[in-house]
Amino acid sequence: MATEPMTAADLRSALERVRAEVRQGVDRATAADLEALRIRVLGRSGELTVLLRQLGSLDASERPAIGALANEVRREVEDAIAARTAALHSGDLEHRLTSERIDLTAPGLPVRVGHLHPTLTVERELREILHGFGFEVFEGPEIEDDWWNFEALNIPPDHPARDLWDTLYVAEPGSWEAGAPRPAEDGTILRTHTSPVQIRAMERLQQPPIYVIVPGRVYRRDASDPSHNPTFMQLEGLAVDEGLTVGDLKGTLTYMCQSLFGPERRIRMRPHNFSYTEPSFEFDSSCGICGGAGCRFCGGDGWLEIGGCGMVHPTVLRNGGIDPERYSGYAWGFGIERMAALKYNVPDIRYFYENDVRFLETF
Ligand code: 2NM
Repeated sequence: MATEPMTAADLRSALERVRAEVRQGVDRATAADLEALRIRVLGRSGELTVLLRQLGSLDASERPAIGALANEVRREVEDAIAARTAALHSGDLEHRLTSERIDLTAPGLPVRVGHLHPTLTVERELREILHGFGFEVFEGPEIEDDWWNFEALNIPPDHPARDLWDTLYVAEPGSWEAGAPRPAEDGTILRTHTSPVQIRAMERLQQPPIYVIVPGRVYRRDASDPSHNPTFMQLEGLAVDEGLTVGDLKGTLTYMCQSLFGPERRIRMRPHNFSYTEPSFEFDSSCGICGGAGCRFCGGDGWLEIGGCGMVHPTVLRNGGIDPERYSGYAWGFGIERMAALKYNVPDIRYFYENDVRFLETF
């Protein structure tokens, strides 16, 4: 710092130096440079501030001119800094406008769309087909008791289906915790078929004509193999009306299968035995691979088993509150997974439970 008081000429040239220095550096200054420049020139001990303090020691006649020059330089420095600051901001904005540009008119990215599980697709197709034949959907509980699941269906107490080895019983309360589980005394079980819902439907609807289908989950104590699983989806149907015969049953099954599989399929009924129907049958579809000639898919037989059916036993009609002297009924049942396997020629129903997308994507 000068010890001697500055002359008017010294001050003038010092002010011009500050002006020149700012003019030169400001154009390429960054935001940080500008802040440093502002402090160095305009700050409390900045160059210009210090020079302005010298004004007081000038001769009164020289003060106005030098004072005016000092103000002019200060305004120019302030303006230059402000202008460059504004330029930097608008540059920022321009940069962001180009780099962050979004084309709102561009087509969207494709969304991966899945589809229904083949078992559910087949269930819905069957509901649709049978709705067309006049059948309405009934649903009921998956936890049943002995009356609804067995007794009402004319299944005698010593029938093998009631065996612990075939039916999943709910444990008697407390017996499992005590380390000795035993079947609930009130006969609470997981339903082994959806037939109990058909008894409920007969009771509910009271008067024929009754045309109902019952799709739903059922439980059996089975090991899983290519055509069995401990839980599966079943679809059963029941018709009760005046004068129904096995011919009506076979017609319904034939049209149902041809609607689902295609008109080239044939239906075969073989005598069987169920306690809730008389007569009873198992029914088969001609093989979708060989058309009935015999191949590996159908085991050389030409036929594939679908399910069971028959004319509803008079005792079962009576249990549903229907007079068997006046009305007759037919009923049938099958597993929906097996039906899907026959439709899509899948050799093992366990594929439907594995949720392997390589399998599911083939539908
Ligand atoms: C089957 C096979 C044969 C059947 C019978 C009844 C009812 F409740 F009407 F008696 N519902 N379902 C039936 C008959 C089910 O499934 C293999």
